[in-house]
Amino acid sequence: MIEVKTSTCRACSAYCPIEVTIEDGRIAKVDGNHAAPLYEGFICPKGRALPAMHNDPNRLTHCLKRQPDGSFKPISSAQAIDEISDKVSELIAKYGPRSIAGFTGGPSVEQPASAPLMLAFLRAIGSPMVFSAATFDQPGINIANALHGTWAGGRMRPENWEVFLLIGGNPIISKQYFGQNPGHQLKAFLKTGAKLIVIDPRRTETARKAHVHLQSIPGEDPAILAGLINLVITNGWVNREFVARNAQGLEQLAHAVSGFTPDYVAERAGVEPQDLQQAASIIGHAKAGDFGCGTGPSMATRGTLTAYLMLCLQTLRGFWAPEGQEAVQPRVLLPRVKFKAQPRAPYPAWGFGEKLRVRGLQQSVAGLPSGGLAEEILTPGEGQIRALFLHGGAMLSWPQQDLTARALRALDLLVIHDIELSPTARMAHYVIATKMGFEIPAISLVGEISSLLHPGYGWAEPYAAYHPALIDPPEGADVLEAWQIYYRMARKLGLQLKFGSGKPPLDMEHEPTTDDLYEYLCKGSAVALSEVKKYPDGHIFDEAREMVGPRDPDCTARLELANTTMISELATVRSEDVSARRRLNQDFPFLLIPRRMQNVTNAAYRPPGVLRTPYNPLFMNPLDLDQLSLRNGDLVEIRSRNGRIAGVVQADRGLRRGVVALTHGFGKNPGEESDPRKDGCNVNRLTRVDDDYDPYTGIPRMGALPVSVSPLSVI
Ligand SMILES: Nc1nc2c(c(=O)[nH]1)N[C@H]1C(S)=C(S)[C@@H](COP(=O)(O)OP(=O)(O)OC[C@H]3O[C@@H](n4cnc5c(=O)[nH]c(N)nc54)[C@H](O)[C@@H]3O)O[C@H]1N2
Ligand SMILES: Nc1nc2c(c(=O)[nH]1)N[C@H]1C(S)=C(S)[C@@H](COP(=O)(O)OP(=O)(O)OC[C@H]3O[C@@H](n4cnc5c(=O)[nH]c(N)nc54)[C@H](O)[C@@H]3O)O[C@H]1N2
Ligand code: SF4
Ligand SMILES: [Mo]
Repeated sequence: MIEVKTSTCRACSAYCPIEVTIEDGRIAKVDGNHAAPLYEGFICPKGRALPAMHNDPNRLTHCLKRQPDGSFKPISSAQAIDEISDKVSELIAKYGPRSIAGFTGGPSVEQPASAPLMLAFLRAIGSPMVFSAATFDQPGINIANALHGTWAGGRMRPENWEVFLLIGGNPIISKQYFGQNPGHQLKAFLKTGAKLIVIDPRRTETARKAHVHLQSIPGEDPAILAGLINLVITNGWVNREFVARNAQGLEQLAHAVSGFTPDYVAERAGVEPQDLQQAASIIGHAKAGDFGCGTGPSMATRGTLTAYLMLCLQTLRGFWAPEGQEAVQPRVLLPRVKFKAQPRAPYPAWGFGEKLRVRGLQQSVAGLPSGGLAEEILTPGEGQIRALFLHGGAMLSWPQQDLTARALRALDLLVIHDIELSPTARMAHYVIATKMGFEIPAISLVGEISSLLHPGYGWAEPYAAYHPALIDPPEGADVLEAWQIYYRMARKLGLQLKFGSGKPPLDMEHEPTTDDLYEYLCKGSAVALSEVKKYPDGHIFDEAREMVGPRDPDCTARLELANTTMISELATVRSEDVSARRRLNQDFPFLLIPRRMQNVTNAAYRPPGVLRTPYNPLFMNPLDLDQLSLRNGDLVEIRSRNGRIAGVVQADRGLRRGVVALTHGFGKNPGEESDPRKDGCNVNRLTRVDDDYDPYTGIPRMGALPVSVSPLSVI
């Protein structure tokens, strides 16, 4: 029997609407859904490869338990949960609830109920140890919002933008900021005459479309932004009316950026002064616009300062939604909020929550610093973490792989949900075999939640979609949805789970279905989930539209342009010895930067054939290759001050000279045999958790990393 059903791809956070052909209960084909709004049928090759992923013969169909000799034996999910629960209660009794921690990463896109129930479980046992990939991502954005304050009216409408400034992101590939059919969205944006400015050491697919591409030296984003702010202020392009009414600290900011003259910035960042001036002039003359920071600057250290300066520049131009504009990103499956054309005052970014026992790291508005998690596990004493639940990878995505490996090995209990025996799963005591995309109902709720934390996600329009599960797991499989482990453990331990304020306790007598949980999570939503369910192609819900309302007469809140911590960090930037800070020398002559590739999402499962090369090449400028007498496909050793890996070079004319780029999420575990041409290489063998870490979020230097590249004849 052949059926065609609609659903949503969850292989990345773009949530493309798809049409799925099912033949006799098996996923046969995936296409874009042309009947769905916003996306115009777009999908990428990863979406097309979903059948290969679902039908992967290596997929886990049973939970696994690690044996004393390191091998894995199947175990029933019921038995696994019994054993894990017993271990958890033993650890809590012996070491207290802080000994139990959880980490959520990318896979929660596919399993929306997993993170909420992991959190609810940890809260129920009294553990504050909740970590996430957010603090390895763009955590500076969250901190910067707190230090600067936010705009209660939200962002300006995309169709009004006359300029978009993108700092180290590549939406055509990543879909961040232009989430729905990014190529088309960008084209439509440029067709209106609007201008794109991109700051990126690489001439990316997106940068090629830019009016101004500042092809800068990695890590110089704070200097460039300070330079742009300086130009906007000194040329009289500040929106005086907006700033007088809504912000404070202009004079201090003006003073702090005064040393970032075009010549100084251009020299330091390796760009042309006239390009900088042109970028400032475009920003200065545009009547409306929006700015976005990507992962590039976040990994290059000082991600918080970069995000903060970006917000300051946006406020100086008054690029926030005015009264009477239709609000972007109104809530659909979340409770309605009122948008108002007024500032929300800055709020504490840190200093209110759990403290780690290492390097003075602490809870912030971005969460607990995951950069300190491995050391937390390895540091003996009261409060040491003994058990870790992972929903997302660690071995390929966390910095300093050897430290991660040591930490995971030191645990009394490591549980991972997974669909394959991934590198991280190979480290676990228990691997909970989980359901895959089409076996789980799809809901746009997570995209909406992400947009609250990062403006590059979600939908400008009131879009929502829900699709039921399309197929059952393979016959005879004993697989769970990730949330079930937390629910069942809680039940076994006699705990009452509850998620979020204002929500009733969960029924602990009768296990809910995933749909029940979605109802629970969407309680009080602007549009009832039952209404969203009526639209198999997803839908734009006009009833959820909101206008940006007037300012409250008694509003005294102001956006902060001169946060003392940020201004003093900026002073450090201006006064430091640039080359000492960059740490390039004859031994380490290249700066390594992160980048994403079209057909992989982080370390997620890669169906064979979707990548032209199955590995992650080390991209280099052809002239740099020539200088080292290297040719495409040659093996090289890439060495940083922290470690070395073997990789395969590939020419990329778009790269700035002296800069090399490598995608994360590849390679194997320490001690495992690996071939860089088959498995790729793990860039996180070159990083170190305590290397130039951001003091607020703990994210270490994962970009602008000094490395050497040398030919290698044998691995
Ligand atoms: N050096 C360097 N490191 C980085 C980055 C970088 O740019 N450079 N980027 C960082 C960023 S932005 C992020 S978000 C993180 C990403 O890091 P994570 O969010 O941790 O993502 P992955 O490591 O890709 O996690 C995917 C893994 O989870 C497993 N998995 C577990 N449960 C499930 C499930 O239910 N379903 C599925 N399909 N898979 C499951 C899969 O085996 C897969 O290997 O990496 C960060 N690390
Ligand atoms: N295809 C695909 N899509 C993805 C993912 C994926 O793995 N693959 N991952 C998803 C995730 S987890 C995330 S967080 C988002 C990230 O979304 P983006 O941030 O847009 O990710 P990238 O495409 O890596 O873009 C980062 C850009 O920063 C540039 N860069 C590097 N260093 C610097 C620097 O010091 N300064 C500046 N200005 N630029 C620099 C790089 O050249 C690169 O073009 O993408 C998501 N989408
Ligand atoms: S961009 Fe590709 S991987 Fe991401 S949701 Fe769309 S089809 Fe899936
Ligand atoms: Mo990410």
